[in-house]
Parts: sequence; structure tokens; C-alpha cells
Amino acid sequence: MNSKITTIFAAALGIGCSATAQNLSFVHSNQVAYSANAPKTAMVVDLNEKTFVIKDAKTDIDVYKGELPKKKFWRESNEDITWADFSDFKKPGRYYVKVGNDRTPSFFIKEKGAYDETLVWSIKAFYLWRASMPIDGQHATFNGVNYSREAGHPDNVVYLHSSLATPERKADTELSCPGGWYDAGDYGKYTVNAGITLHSLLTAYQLNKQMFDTLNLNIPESTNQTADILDECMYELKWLLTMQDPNDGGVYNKITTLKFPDMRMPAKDKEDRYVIGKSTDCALDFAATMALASRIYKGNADYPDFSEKALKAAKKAYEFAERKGEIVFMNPSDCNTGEYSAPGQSDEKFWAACEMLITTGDEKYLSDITLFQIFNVPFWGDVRTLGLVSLLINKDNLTDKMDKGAVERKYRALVDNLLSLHKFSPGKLPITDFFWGSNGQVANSGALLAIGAKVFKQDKYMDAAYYCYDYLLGENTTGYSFLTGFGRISPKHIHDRRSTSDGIANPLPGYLVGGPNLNQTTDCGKSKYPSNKYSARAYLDDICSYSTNEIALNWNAPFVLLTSLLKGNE
Ligand code: 9MR
Repeated sequence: MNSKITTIFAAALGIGCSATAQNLSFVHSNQVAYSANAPKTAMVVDLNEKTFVIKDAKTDIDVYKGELPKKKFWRESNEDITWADFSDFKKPGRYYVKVGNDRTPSFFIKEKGAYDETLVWSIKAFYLWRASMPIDGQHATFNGVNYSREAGHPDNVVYLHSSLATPERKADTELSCPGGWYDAGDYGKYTVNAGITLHSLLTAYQLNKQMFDTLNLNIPESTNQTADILDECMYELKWLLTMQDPNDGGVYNKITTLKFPDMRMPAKDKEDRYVIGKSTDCALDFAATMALASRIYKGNADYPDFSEKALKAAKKAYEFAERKGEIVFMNPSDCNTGEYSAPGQSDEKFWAACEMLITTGDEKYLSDITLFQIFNVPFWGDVRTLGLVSLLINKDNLTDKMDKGAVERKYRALVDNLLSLHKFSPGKLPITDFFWGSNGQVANSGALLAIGAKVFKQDKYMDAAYYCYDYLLGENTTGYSFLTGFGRISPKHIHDRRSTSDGIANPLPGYLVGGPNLNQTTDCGKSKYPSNKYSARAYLDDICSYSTNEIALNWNAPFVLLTSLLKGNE
């Protein structure tokens, strides 16, 4: 009996309610909720059936019948795939899809509110990530479970790594860099990743201000006048400002211990933390982020001094990068924590120049902005598209010297390409390569498409954006909803130091795991993965799998952006 069949028997017998086995079923849906007017499908894998039904989850009565199109072979999973399309079934309720003897977990169809919980908790995840302050049960209770914890990493005394010593700041100089979010399942704080993350979150705010102005996240700052998502971002921005060296405007890469910490709670991780690295990509990411934040918080009564301070800091960092040329960061020999370092800084330069131009209107930045380049789905190592997104959504406020038509054409080319990948791939995904953080790539693709739909007022891009969301919530060949706490089969053993050591059975909620990735299966051992050959299936819900089952700021943030755009479209 093959392992799929065994697990199906187990499921039929109701064994193991909190299912962990992969490919528990051959039919996969969004496991949380579809919006009534959105396209709705389920993925059918390697089955020979010709029809499907939708059943009411309570009564098991058939409410919809449909035919399955011919299967197509999907190279990335080595499976024959077809799709049960029930987009025209819009009646709110709780259902499941049945194909032959196989079925999906149940899900809701909702007229309104399909995205509310996933949106709130994927942003709350950032609150739960806060360093240097206790997490309060009042703000951190999910499904009756209290995720409060003691403060960790005050970071009011961190040491300048010897590799950075200057006459003004000698080795081991004590600096104070408190606050900010942990980067991922580790406790480092990294400038590069903070930048792309804040771009996603602040873009979400810019595109749906009204909705965010009233969205209560129940965080400690919820009682002030500022939108909660902006309060949450401010926690990171305040820390980020401390990463600049006031002497030369350069920006440090990270604050970490010298080695990745053991699996223990933040309050128990007492190793010395160091300020490490000072590179120009870092300075440019910082400049871009501060310039962007400066215009978002302008005139904000809760943070009256921030906007001006941020713009000054941005200019200083930009000038540092111009003066110094390319300085690429590499870990010093005594340190093995994350690097977030990629060669070539034209992408960071472009992004920073775009944000500086939009915020200041100063045409001197035009000379650093060329649109004769290829724009791809962004990730921390290629941030040029963040600049393009900002130009696009601020196009009505740009100087006449900026070619707005070209901005639109470039953006259209990008989303048209994503749309055709979605349409023509048997797996419907707009990505073709599942590398480390593939779920972040899916979320970013969906967000770009949803932005395209909103700006160009073209629904066709939304179809693909919806699928990206549904994929992340379970409509994928692994059968997992990749957002912790959501869906019947979701990750239980994430590579996260807090979730591993807090003594609570379920992991912290609202976190998107990295997702399928074939390239680093050595972390747990190749043979442990459901497939070590086919990338779409190379996901493992195990603590050892930092390459597929870790969580990170830059994956949650585009999920927030995508989800907020879908909510805005309800
Ligand atoms: O997301 C990063 C991925 O693109 C890199 O290939 C990988 C190895 O350098 O690092 C990932 O980022 C990790 C960071 O370096 C440290 N904190 C955890 C991040 C997620 O795994």
C-alpha cells in the first residue's frame, strides 16, 4: 500500500485529528475561506474521476456538481493535475469538495470577512516578533491559547564588532539599539530584511488607508490615533534608525550573537549581541525605507518628529553610498548568522532613488533612475521592483520629467508575465522556481498582481492573485495550509525558537512558513522530505527544516499586502 493510501485510510477513520502527514488527500482547497465573488477552485491530483461535488459540511448534502477538465502533467510536482472550478457557486456557508472517495477539509464561503482573521493575525505576527518588551496575553491570545512571554534581548547594550572599528567608534564600543522585530525563527535583527518588509507593509497601508485606519489589531498602541499597522511598523522603524552610524551616515547590517542561538526563549538567550557589517546595499535599503516612511508618517500627531528625522537619515545614508561605491558585506570569520548579502547594488540604488524622488521631488535623483532594466518579483536580493511599485502607486505626484507611461508599461509587462504563467502552468502558480522562501515569492507575486488589478482597474490580474492566496492556505499539492494556526492541516513544527521552547503545543499563530524548496534538503536529510526530486512537493513540517519550515519577516509582509488587497476588493 503506498503511503498516500495509508494516510487516506487514517483520515477516513478519523485517526490523528491534527493531521501532519503530507498528501493526506488528493484534493486540495483553501482550508479557511473563499470570498463569495472570487474565483474558487480545488486542486485534484492524480485522480481519474470526471466530476466533483460540493457538499454542505454539516449535512453532507450535495449543493453543487461540476465536471473536471482533462488532467495535465505538472513537471514541478511530477503529478497529473486538474481543477474543480466552482466559482459560480456563491452561497455563503461551510462546505467541502468531494472527488470520488476523496475530499478536501471544510472551508467557508463568505460574502464579507473571508480575509479578516488571516489579515489580523498575519500582522499580529509582527507584534509577537517584538524584541525588548514583554508580550502580553491580552494582546496575544489566539483560539483561547495565551502566547504571552517575557521580554528578551533588551539590546540597550550591544557591542561594535571589531571588524567595524573606526577612530570614532572603537571595537567593542557599547551601542544601544533596542526594539525592532526578530527576523525569523532566529533572534537576529537585519537591516536589509527590515527594508523590504517595511516596503510591503507600508505599501499595504498606502493602498487601503481607509480600511487600515479602522482596523483594530489589539496591540498596545491600539488606543492612539494612528492606524495600528503604522504603530506596528514604527516599532521596527525606531530600531532601524539606531542602525545608522551618525559619524558617516553608513548603516550597520545586523545585530546578532556570533552564532545562531540555541532553541530557547528570548528571555533565556543572554549571549552578547554585536553590531556587525556596514555595507552600501544596507545604506541604500535604509535610505529607501526611511524616505518612504518619512512621507507616510508626515504630520502624524503620535510621532511628530519622525518624518523629518527619517528624511535626514535617508539623505545621509544615500550620500554615504554615493561616496563609498560598492561595499559588499561578508560575515567576519567568527560569525555565522545570516548575511542577506548579494553582489551588485544597482537594484538598491534604483529603489532608494525612486523613494527619494517621490518624497523630496528633487529631480537630482532622476539620474539614478533608469527604466531600461528587467523587473522581477522582488526578494531581499533584488529590490528594484519595490521602486517600480512605489513609482506606480505615486504616479500622479511625480515630476513631469519622469516617464509615467514607461513606469506603467514596465509594470504591465511584469504582471502580464505572471498572469500568463498562472494561466498556462498546469500548477497555476506564477512562479517557476521554488527556492528558499518560495511562499514569500508566491505572496509577492500575488501582491504585484493585485496591485496591477487595482491601479489598472483590470480584474484579470485578480484571478491569479486570488489563486496565490488560495495556494498559501492549502490549495497546493502538499496539502498544507502554510499559515500557522489556520486550516485543518497547517505547520505544527516550525523552525522557530519561540514556538519550539514555549511549552505550548501549537506554534505561534499567523506565520507563513518558507515553503517548498528543493535546494537545501540536507538540513533534515534528503530522505525525510516527501520528495527530494520534485520541488513543489519538497516541504517538510519538521523543526529541522529551516529551509522550508522557518518563518521570516519578508514572507509574512507580502502575505499581509496580498491579503489586504483581497480584503479591499471584497
Ligand atoms: O531568506 C534567506 C534566503 O534567501 C537565503 O538563501 C538564506 C541563506 O542565506 O537565508 C535566508 O534568510 C535567513 C537569514 O539569513 C537569517 N534569519 C533567518 C532567515 C530565514 O531563513
